[in-house]
Order: sequence, then structure tokens, then C-alpha cells
Amino acid sequence: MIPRKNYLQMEAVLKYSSRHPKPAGLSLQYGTAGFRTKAEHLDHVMYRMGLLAVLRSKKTKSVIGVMVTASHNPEEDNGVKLVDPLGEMLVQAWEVYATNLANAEQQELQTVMTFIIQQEDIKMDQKASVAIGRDTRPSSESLSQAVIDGVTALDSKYHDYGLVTTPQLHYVICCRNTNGEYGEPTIDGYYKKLSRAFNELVKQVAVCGNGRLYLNVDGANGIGALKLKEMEQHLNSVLSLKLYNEGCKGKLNCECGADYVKVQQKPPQGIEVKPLDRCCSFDGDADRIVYFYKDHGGVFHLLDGDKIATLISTFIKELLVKVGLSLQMAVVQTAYANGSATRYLEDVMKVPVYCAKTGVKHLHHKAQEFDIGVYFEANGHGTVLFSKTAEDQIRQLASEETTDDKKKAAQTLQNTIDLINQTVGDAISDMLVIEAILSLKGLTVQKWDEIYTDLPNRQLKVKVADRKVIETTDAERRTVRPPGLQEKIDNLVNKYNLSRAFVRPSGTEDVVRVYAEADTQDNADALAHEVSLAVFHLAGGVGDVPKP
Ligand code: G16
Repeated sequence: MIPRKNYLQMEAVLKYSSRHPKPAGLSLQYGTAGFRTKAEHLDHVMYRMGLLAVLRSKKTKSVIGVMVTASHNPEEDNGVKLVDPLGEMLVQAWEVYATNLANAEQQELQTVMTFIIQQEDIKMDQKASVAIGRDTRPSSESLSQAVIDGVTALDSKYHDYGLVTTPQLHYVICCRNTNGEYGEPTIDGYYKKLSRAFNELVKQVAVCGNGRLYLNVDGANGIGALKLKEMEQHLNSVLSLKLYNEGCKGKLNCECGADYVKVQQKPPQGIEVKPLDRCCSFDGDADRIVYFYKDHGGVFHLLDGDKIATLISTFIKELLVKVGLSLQMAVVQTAYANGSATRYLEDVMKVPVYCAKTGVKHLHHKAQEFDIGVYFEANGHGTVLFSKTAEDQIRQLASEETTDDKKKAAQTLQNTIDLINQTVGDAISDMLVIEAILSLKGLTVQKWDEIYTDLPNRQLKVKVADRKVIETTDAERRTVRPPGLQEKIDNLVNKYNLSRAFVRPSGTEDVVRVYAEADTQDNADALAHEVSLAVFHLAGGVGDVPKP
């Protein structure tokens, strides 16, 4: 027998739902990082994700996060990311519920909700709590109101954190669900935790007289710029930040931001780059970062997620040797990782490297298998995970009476752990980690870049009628459908030296992504173009045939 209260709740769900009607026939898929499409198609999705977050909260007896953002996508798009209890992405088993709920016609909503409740054996009288955040897109405020309506329809509590970066919301969720063990569960607590660790780390450098650190930051005209200004007040003036694309005039992610810089392989608009100036770019919700600089000849150099993973893992490995801990460390990458990065890590650094499918959720899970799992996508999305054992051992050593050098190294490791946002990739946290490492090691951006040389590479997008016709395997490095595509790619790759190419349907944009690398830039460009043509012809390309 279904309690009367549940009937009343369902009535409220349907009543509120009619204020957030689903465009008939619209079908969306939970993608690489939640739902993403044009903002005007998302009101009903947001409402329903409010409902789903409540169910997930009741199921896990924890606070669940809903972040309204389309991250690197153009300003007109929007999207939603759901955050699980420890700050991870929504567990994959629930993605199908999210898709079913988003696509249910109004008259099916009750059936879909009831199915989830029964399937997951959710006790509807269990209390629920949802934490909501949003980015700076013009559409985000009303869309987050739709999330609130979903939570309210199920008579549940919410906390609206307003404008926050995605990683800040992940942090707060983790803090709240660990009763503050991970940190103080406020945005101010986030600034305090990170700045304390950063100030401790660079204190040693300042003492050596190396002075201030100067960094140009491209804020992608987004939330990262706003939040970096708040963070800056907590830093002991060691780091001097010059902020560009801070959102006063430019459009979000338009010719700026981490994705633009990585894919276009050029500096963002609106930033003045002097030779050897260290610069970095955030993306639209500040969960990705890439670095770049120009050399004396004006040549642009990109330091992407692969270079960041190498820098951080080298630093940690050296410290582990100093403290004498033998912890198992691994690096997790995706198919986009530059061949030179993988070779350097495996052959020179002797660090095991694993390849996961695109999407933080995949890398994060793989990284959890190790004492220390460093994961970064080449696009600059990544972090480092420390197992409980690793953290305990490091903290123990840092507090012990031991030789000065060993204790100092353990304290450096401990502060590094505190500076890293282990819940998800975080542009602000990663930036501070990188700045601390560069200063501690006395490395210029150019020296960091010279650790290994990237193979020339190119990324392209191809428009097809239905990107789902492409199916991949082997961590997206090979296609199994449509027939003949992989054979064609293999033949093209064989024409070039040191070459590699793959294609995969994007989970955030309506395109097929093409990646190619080869011995020269001309060859990488030619290979990428030829592979795009193969996709266009064999996978139902639409619009103009890709041009070289
Ligand atoms: C999201 C995911 C990333 C992924 C990127 C591109 O980033 O969080 O893991 O690499 O999308 O995914 P796809 O190639 O499937 O479009 P963001 O920063 O946009 O949230």
C-alpha cells in the first residue's frame, strides 16, 4: 500500500512539472558530464534533475549536488552536472534514470519516478538535502530556479550556493557529507583550506629570496575569474595575478578559455603575452586549466593536462623518495594524451600509465585504484587522489620527530594534499599546485615545457546527422562502427611517421571529435583532415565537406 503522503507528493510533482513543460519529442542523453544543449531546451531537464537529486539524496542519506553549467560550451548552451556524496560525479548506474526522467513525456513522469523509487527501494519518508550551484551564463539563474522547483515539489531542503565554480560545489558536498572532515563546508572554508596550504608551501621559497610569482590568467569570461578574485585575498601576496577575460565585456568561452587555447593551439583574445610570461586559461566553470607562453621568437607553447600531470607526478615521486615511503603511484590519461607524454612517464619516470575513456568519471574511478592516482585529461581536467593509507602515512611522518629533510618533505607532501581538490579537477587548486611546484623547484615555464616535447597534433570536429552511429572500443582508441571506418583510419595512419589517430562522438557537443598526431605539424594536420573526410563520408556527415 502506497502511503497517502506519497500520493500527495506525486500530485505536487505533476503540478510543478506543468510549469516546466517538456518540448514534445525532445530527447536528450546524459553525456560525458551530464546533460548539455541549447539553454532554451533545458528547463524541464533542470526541474527533473531537482527531483532526481532528491531521490538520490534519500537513497544515499547524503547531500547531493546539482551544478547548472555547460562548462566549456558556448554561452548559449547550458547543462547540468550531478554531484554524488563524496564530491564525485553521479554514479553511472543512475545516468540511465536521469536520461529516462529527462525524456519522459508529462504523462509518463509518474511511472518513471515510481520505477526509480521501486528499483532503488527508496524510502520516501527519508529526509533529503540538495546543494545547488550555477555558473555565470545568462540562462543559469532561471534554470537553477527550475532545479529548486524540483526539490521543493518533493518537499525537500536545498541550499542555493548561487554563483560558484563546479569544483567549489564538489568540495562543499564532500565536506558536508564527511561532517567537515574534508574541510569547512563553505566557500570561505574552501579559500581558507587551499590558501593555508599554498602559503605554507611557498613560504619556504620566499625565505630563499625568490620573491613574487607572476601569472597571467585568462578567466574565460566566466565564474573562475570572479572566484579567483575572492581567492586572491587569502593569498599572502606571494602570487601576483593579472586577470584577463574576467567577464566585464566579453562573452563566455568566446575566443578564450582553456578549450579554445588547447584546441586552437593559440593564446586567447584579450591577453597580452610578453615573451616567457607564464599564462594560464580556465574554462567556463573553472574545472579545467591549461598553461601557455610565447618564446622569444613569438612562438606559442601550450602546457596542457599531460604536461601538468607530468609536473605533479614528478614532484610527488621525488618527495616520496625523500620521505622513504613506497606507495604505488600511477597516472591515468585518455586517448587524447600526447604520445610523448605517455612515453616520458613510462620510460623516463617509470610511472605506470593507464588509459581511460574520456570523462572525469572514468579517470577518477581508475585513479582510485592506487595509493596515489594522478589523473589528467589533455584538455586540462584533472586532479590527484590519495588513498586513506597514503594520506595517513604522510600525515604521520609529517608529525614525527625525524630528520629535518625527511620531515620537511613529508610536510610538503601534506600541504600538497591539502592544496589539491581531490573531489574533481579544479582550475584554481591546480593553478596553485603548479605555481607552488614551479617555485619550489625553481622551474621557469620554459624549463617545465622542455621536460619533453609534444608530438605535433590536431583536433577537429565533424558534423554528422547522428553521432551515435560511431561506436568505439579500447578506451575510445578504435571504432567498431560504422563498418569500414577503423580500417580506413588504420590505412591513413600508416602513411605517416609516429602517427596515431582516433575518432569519437562528443558527449557534450553535437559533433564527432577527431584527434591525430604525427612527426610534423603538417602531417598531423593532413592526417586529421583525411580522418575527418573518412568520418564525413562513412558516418553520415552533414553540411560542407571538411576543408583542409
Ligand atoms: C567535460 C568533461 C570532460 C571532457 C569534456 C569533453 O568537460 O568533464 O571530462 O573531456 O567534457 O567531453 P566530450 O569530448 O565528450 O565532449 P567540461 O569542462 O566541458 O565539463
